Amino acid sequence: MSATLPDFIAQHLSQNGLPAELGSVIHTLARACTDISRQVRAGALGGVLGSAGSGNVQGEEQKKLDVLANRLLINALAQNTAVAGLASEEEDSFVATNEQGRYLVLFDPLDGSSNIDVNISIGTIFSVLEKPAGALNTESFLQPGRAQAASGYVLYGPQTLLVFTLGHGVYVFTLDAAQEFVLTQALPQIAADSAEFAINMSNQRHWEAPVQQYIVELLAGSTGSRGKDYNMRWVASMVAEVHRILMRGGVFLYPKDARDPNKPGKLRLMYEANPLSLIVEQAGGAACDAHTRMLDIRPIGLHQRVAVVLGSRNEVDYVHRLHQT
Ligand code: P6P
Repeated sequence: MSATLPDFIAQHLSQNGLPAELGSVIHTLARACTDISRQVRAGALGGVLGSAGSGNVQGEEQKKLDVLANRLLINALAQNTAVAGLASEEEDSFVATNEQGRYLVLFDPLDGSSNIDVNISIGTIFSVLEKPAGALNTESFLQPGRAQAASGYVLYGPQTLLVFTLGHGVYVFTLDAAQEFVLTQALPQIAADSAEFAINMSNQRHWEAPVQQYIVELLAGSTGSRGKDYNMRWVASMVAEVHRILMRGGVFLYPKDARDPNKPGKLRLMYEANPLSLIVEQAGGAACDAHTRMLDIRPIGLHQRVAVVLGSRNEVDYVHRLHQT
């Protein structure tokens, strides 16, 4: 009989000397994402598809499910006294919740929104930080990814999966028919080598030279310098890409491109790249912005963007080396 989430958390906290409050934050996130899963699965029958008719701080059109997922997470986290504050992709600034709280929670409530109306996997991404001493302000959140107390995601795919780490390995839970998360995989490891890459090829003409070179080599396959054929995937839902890499290896790239030279990348550091990079590293993979280890980047803004290269360590290291020359 596999462990339920409450049983696993109780044992994992005890085995690793982790605070009960951290477990309660994971429970709150799991319950809120179970509600989000119910709404996602209702789709058109729940009247939750389509545009919300509003935009967010990113200047992106909000889908109804973006707004709903954001509200469900804020309401749930605000009721947990262990949470001092939260930051969301859908909120301009942070939200103070419980003054005595020990943790800060940052999240992308529904990543991959462009896939919602076409029934392709989407996900919730979350990052948990200790609240620094003193008054809560934006600076309280701007901690490097290596400081995360926990991170993870919920993938709304053929199954609803909860995947997280508390810094002691990665664990995978599947939502069962009774709407309980049950442990279905412990400590998955990302193979150091891979023959599968994920990148949006339509941006190829905008990439910098090292990424151009890297992708040309992969496309040359066994006829080129890499000496083996590669497969390509692009789901346009980072959570789905990262989960595939967690399960079978691979490398994911969303590089800086020339479309907006002032933008270091498309993806957000605090609630996409950092939480997913911690998962990848905890599973033996690697993650960087092509130059610097992702978890070492010192944040300067809640919504700052970053280039992302993550997955099988030997591929990520190779891309990193191409940027050194
Ligand atoms: P593009 C989804 O909007 C997202 O933030 C990531 O989940 C995904 O990897 C990427 O953007 C897709 O971007 O430019 O291919 O639509």
